[in-house]
Amino acid sequence: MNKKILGGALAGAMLLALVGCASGGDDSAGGAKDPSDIVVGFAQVGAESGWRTANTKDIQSAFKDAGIELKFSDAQQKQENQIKAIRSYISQQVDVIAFSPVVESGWDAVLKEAKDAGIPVVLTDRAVDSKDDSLYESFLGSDFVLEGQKAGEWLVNEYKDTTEPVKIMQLEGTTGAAPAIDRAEGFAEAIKDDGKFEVVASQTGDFTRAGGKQVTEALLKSNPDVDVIYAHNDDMGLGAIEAVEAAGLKPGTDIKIITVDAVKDGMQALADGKINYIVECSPLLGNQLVDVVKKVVAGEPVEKRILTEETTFDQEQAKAALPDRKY
Ligand code: GYE
Repeated sequence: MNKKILGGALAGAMLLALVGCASGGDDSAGGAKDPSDIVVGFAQVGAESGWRTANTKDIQSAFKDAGIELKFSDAQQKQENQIKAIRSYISQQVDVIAFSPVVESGWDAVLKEAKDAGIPVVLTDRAVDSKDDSLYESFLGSDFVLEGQKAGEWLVNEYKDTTEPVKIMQLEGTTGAAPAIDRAEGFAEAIKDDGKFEVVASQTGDFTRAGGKQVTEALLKSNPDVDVIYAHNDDMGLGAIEAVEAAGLKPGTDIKIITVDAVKDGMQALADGKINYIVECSPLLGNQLVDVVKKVVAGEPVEKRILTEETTFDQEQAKAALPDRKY
């Protein structure tokens, strides 16, 4: 790892020499930097959900508390905007670039540009599918496959006493995004051994409340007899609740709802009986990201994969946890 950072720093130094620029850039080979001298560029996905808002707030306040300058951009869920932001951070010669890739694919070229400029990259929250893992220092975030599995396992247990068919509607996250791909995979894996479970419809609601509502409205018309809605995040689940109620049905009773995230609005709906189960996905990645950044800048080794710890909530647990919920 040290060798790699040193190599990156050397490549950066060579590039700076080539373009005739004398200052700025990565001086990790020279030892620890004062936090006030560190500049980080963060390319956020957008503001699509309660989770994302909490994540942005947590990251901004962690960097503020650490006294590290954070340049922040919001890509409005568009990969091209994120690539532009990363290129701009490269040309500004920030010390570290961190970003949460909106989709998994298509990052190799820009990550190579950062590497060639000697700027280390840290992935937060979502993964890339690049084969070359030397393109980033670390990936910090949740195990989304496990989250999907937990959702599926709850369902298997909930319906353990019936042999009747269980019809499921799935609201997928942003197409091509790691949490959408992995939460679908983990869920499918957990229910696959019992033939009574059938995913009768599955469509993207783009991780937004409006998307979840719209897709549920449309899908309920063609599948009025679904038993369960599995939404890849709380916001889409909250949108689905509105659509279920508008169709004259009782969310949580007539149609069971499972979501992922456990943001306040989701937890409230769970406590109110409108959602049946939530798998937690923590957005509080700020302090861990600050730690990784400090280590990377100091040339210290970091774990390639840093996992977030999380739990699950049923309705009673949501009632107990709500008063202390931070986001
Ligand atoms: O679950 C969803 C958000 O990438 C884990 O993105 C994140 C997901 C989160 O929009 O609410």
